[in-house]
Amino acid sequence: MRVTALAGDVPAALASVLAAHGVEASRAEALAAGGAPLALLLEPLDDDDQAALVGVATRSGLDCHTGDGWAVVAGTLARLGGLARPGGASPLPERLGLALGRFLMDAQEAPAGWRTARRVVPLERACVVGILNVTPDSFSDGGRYASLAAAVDGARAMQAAGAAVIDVGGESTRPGAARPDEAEELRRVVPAVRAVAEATGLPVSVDTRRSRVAAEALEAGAEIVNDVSALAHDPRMAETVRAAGAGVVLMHMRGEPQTMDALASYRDVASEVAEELAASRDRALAAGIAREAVVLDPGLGFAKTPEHNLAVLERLGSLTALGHPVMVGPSRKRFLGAVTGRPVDQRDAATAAACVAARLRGARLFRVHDVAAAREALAVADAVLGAAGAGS
Ligand code: HH2
Repeated sequence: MRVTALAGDVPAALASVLAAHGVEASRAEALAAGGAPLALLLEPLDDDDQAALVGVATRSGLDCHTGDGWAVVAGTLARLGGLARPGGASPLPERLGLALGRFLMDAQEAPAGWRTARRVVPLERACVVGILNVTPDSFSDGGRYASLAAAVDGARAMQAAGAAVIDVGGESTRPGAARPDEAEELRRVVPAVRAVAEATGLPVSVDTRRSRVAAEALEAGAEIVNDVSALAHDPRMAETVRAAGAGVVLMHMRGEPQTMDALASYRDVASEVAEELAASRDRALAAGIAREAVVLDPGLGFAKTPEHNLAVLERLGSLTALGHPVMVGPSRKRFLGAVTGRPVDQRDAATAAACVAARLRGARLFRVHDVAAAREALAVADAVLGAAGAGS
């Protein structure tokens, strides 16, 4: 007898081995999906709920760890799903069962596309978002796209290199950057959005925290709002996004760009970022924004130390489990300098590597300055991910 470990992404490996051993392909995939390992943190829990959870989970063969007001249950998706099934042999208290059931349903929703105001952006393969900062002071490309002609040329070059979305921003959010007033941000952003949308035909997103800038950019041809405050900065932003049917990126940050560095303090950064983004997502849905319009972004470099950024990347599964496509923006950021020792103008290889690490953990969208380098690296990551069934 031989024993062989099914290495790598276990469900994908299991599906291809089952199919290779004669199980019909769609059934093999369904069976394998249930075998995905998952560990869930539940908090806060009162004593009664905790005791009920431990009893039911242990009888179901799940691992359980508990402490003051919290529990972690770990096992396969299929066994965790059994916990949440109503009317099971020993069901959980209703409140717990419903919360768990809703979470597991979201976790299994594979986001195949992103709904914007004008189309659905396909996400089966990695989607590269080209950064076009029409600012004088952005940390890496400030001043580069100052004229309209330079912005259009830059966008065309990114399109030729494989960008699927162009993100136009008129405010640098680097720590300590001076904020332009609204009139200045409008003056920078709106003509650039119009020109880039017309010249490329690509979906254009507008990187802004101001609802008026978002509204005028959407009228000028943008179809996505990329808001680094996750709709928290401007009380009218959620309604602006909803009314236009725009796609939206909800990015994690704490405080404001000017104050965020002092707020980089976490007990467990990956789960806290996921929890805070889930709350932002819930507020967006409550405001009437469509679920399929929402993309989540952990906000690399925003209220995070270099170590926090790496931990968030390693545990990106906490975010993908929320059931929305995940975007990452590692491009040329300080944490890559901390890892490689490279200055800001020599961080494109490190950026591509960070994109690959994120892709292998489930990210779908990659906001970068050097589109060609990221596109090439991500083509390899996509090919590896798609290779699970090769040879079967
Ligand atoms: N990072 C920056 C700006 N906007 N949006 C999303 N969704 N994700 C990010 O990580 C993100 C973002 C900061 O980078 P950059 O635009 O290159 O610099 P600056 O803010 O100095 O213009």
